Amino acid sequence: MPTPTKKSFTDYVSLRKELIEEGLDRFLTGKDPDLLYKSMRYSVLAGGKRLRALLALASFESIKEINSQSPGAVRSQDSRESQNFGGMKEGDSCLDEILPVACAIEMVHAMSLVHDDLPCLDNDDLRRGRPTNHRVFGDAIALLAGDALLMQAVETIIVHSPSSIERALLLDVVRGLTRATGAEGMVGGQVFDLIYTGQLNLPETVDENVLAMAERDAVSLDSLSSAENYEKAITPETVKVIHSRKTGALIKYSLWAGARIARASEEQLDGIDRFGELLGLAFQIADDLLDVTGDIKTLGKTPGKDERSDKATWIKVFGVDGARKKLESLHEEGRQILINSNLDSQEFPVLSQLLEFAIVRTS
Ligand code: GRG
Repeated sequence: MPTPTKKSFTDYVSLRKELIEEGLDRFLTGKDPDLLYKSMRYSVLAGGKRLRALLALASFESIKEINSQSPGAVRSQDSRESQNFGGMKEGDSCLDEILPVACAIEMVHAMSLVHDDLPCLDNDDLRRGRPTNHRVFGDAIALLAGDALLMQAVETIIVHSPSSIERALLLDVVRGLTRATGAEGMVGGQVFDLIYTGQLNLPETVDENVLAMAERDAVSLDSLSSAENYEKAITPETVKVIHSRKTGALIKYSLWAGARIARASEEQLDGIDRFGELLGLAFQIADDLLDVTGDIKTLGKTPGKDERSDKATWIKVFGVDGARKKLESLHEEGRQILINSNLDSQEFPVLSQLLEFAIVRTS
C-alpha cells in the first residue's frame, strides 16, 4: 500500500481549502444591510484551518472511493482533468454535493467563535490573528451577525445543494446540523461549561428557581463521575461531556455529514461516528495543550485563558504530560478504527492524515 507523502497531503489540504474559501465567498453574498454582511464576511472569511470543512470533504471522498471499489459498484464517469491523490482524484467524486454542507459547517463554526469572544462570554480581543468581530463592529452587530450566520448556514445547504441529493437525505443532514449546534450539542455544552466553571454571571437579585436549576444541571453533570455530592470536582468524565458537546459535536457531525451524503452504509456511519467522537476529543486535548504551550502570534488568539478562567480542561485533569500521553493513545486508537472499519482510502488515507493534522498542530 503506497504511503502518501507529506507533500501530497499538504497539496490535498491546500487545494480543498481553496475550494472551501471560494464556496464561502460565493455562498455568503448579500448587500442589505451592508454593515451586517460586512461583519458576517469579516469572521467567516478570516482564514482558520477549515478543519471541520476538510473533515466533511475527506469523509465524503473516502466513502465514495471505498464504495466505488466494492464489487458491482459503478465508477464515476467524470473525465475532467484530475489531480491524483493516491486513488482519490479531484473531479472523481462530484464535490459539489458536499461543498454547501462543508461551508455551512464553517459558517456555524465562525458564528460560535464570534459569540464566544463577546464580553458576556470569553471577552476576547483577538481571533485568527485579527481583532475580534465585536472589537471592529461593536457588540450589537457581532451578536446579530452570529445570529444571521446560523440561518445562513441552513439556507446554504437548502439552496445550494444540487438536486442529485434526495430531499429526505438533505433533511436528515440539516437535522444533524441543528442538533449538533443547538441545545443538544454546542450551545448545551457551552451552558454546562459556564455552570461548571462558575461563570454564569447571574444578576445579583436572581430568582431562586434559576439558581436551583443551575445547581441541578451541575449536579447532573457531576453525577456522571459518580460523585456523591456536587463538589465541582473536575474529573475526566465531566471534562469529556462538556467538550464532547461544546466542541466535539460539530466535529463529529462534519465527518458524519460527509459520509451520509456519500450514501455510506449504516455500518460505515457507525464507524465514522466512533472515529468522529475520538477525533473531537483529540482535537480538544490538543487545543487545551496549545492554550498552555502556544504563543499569541502563532495561535492568533490569546493563550493562557483556560487557567486564568479556571476552565475544566484536560490539562487540569491530567497535567501537560498526561494530556500528551492521552493524545498519543487516541492517535493510535483512531488509526485502528479507520483500519478495522475500512473507512480510509487505502492509497491516500486522508482521514488518518487529518487525525494527525488535528493532533500535531501549532494553531
Ligand atoms: C449559538 C451555535 C451557537 C453557539 C453559541 C459560544 C457558544 C455558544 C459556543 C462556543 C463554542 C466554541 C467556540 C468552542 C470552542 C471550539 C474551539 C476549540 C474553537 C477553535 O477551533 P479551531 O482551532 O479554529 O478549528 P480555526 O480558527 O482554525 O477555525
